[in-house]
Amino acid sequence: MILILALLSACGPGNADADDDGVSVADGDCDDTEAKIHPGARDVPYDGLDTDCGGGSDDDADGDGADDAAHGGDDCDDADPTVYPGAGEDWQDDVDQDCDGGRRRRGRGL
Ligand SMILES: [Ca+2]
Ligand SMILES: [Ca+2]
Ligand SMILES: [Ca+2]
Ligand SMILES: [Ca+2]
Repeated sequence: MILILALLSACGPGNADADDDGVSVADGDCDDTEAKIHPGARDVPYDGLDTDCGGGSDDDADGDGADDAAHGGDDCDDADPTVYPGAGEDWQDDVDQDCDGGRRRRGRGL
């Protein structure tokens, strides 16, 4: 009897894996109707789908907290996590870290 109850509870809501991707909602599947969506899946940025259930913005490929400029955000280089608005500008290199258009310290021009 105890075994039967244990089996029943194991199949209860939350433990089901409706899309058969091997991850139940209880284990973190954020979309149990879509087999390609589960923790550990490869997330393709900018497609509007949080494929890896990692949360965060789908338009922030480098994970620096700023959305890609080409997708409505203000990150001028969404492949480089050291480049985003408000980042510290390294005025000795040739990279516009803070996305202000200049490559050197703010106020000093190009
Ligand atoms: Ca799923
Ligand atoms: Ca995605
Ligand atoms: Ca970004
Ligand atoms: Ca960036």
